[in-house]
Amino acid sequence: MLLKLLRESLGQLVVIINFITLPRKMKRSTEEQKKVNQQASKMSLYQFKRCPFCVRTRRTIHKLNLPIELRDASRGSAYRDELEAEGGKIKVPCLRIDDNGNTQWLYESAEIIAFLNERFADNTSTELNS
Ligand SMILES: N[C@@H](CCC(=O)N[C@@H](CS)C(=O)NCC(=O)O)C(=O)O
Repeated sequence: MLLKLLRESLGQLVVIINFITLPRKMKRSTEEQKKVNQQASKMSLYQFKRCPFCVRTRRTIHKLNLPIELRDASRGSAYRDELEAEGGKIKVPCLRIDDNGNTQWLYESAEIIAFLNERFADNTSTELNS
């Protein structure tokens, strides 16, 4: 009970600090941003609001200026069931990538961040198939 309260308070503190210290969004040409938006529309992040690994991943998404849909996977949500049934386990953050009829579930914040940086950080985004 006390531990849960402490964990939730710490989580809330992380959210507040994150909000205050949000990095600047990357700027792209209109044309380039349009391409990036199109690719980002194939991705969604299953996450919890107060999970520090999710906060870290959302910071990268914010910095890279990616309109990736955030899906709350907390207890009782439909997205939680979907994550478990299709992704294989309940662990957040998890990036879902729907590409050309295939769905990939990428777990581990460090891997998600590396993937997004590799694909979007240099302003010359690589196309997904389709
Ligand atoms: N090494 C993982 C750790 C992720 C992690 O521990 N996530 C916790 C939330 S903070 C989780 O998904 N727990 C499962 C649950 O609460 O049901 C990462 O960096 O993504």
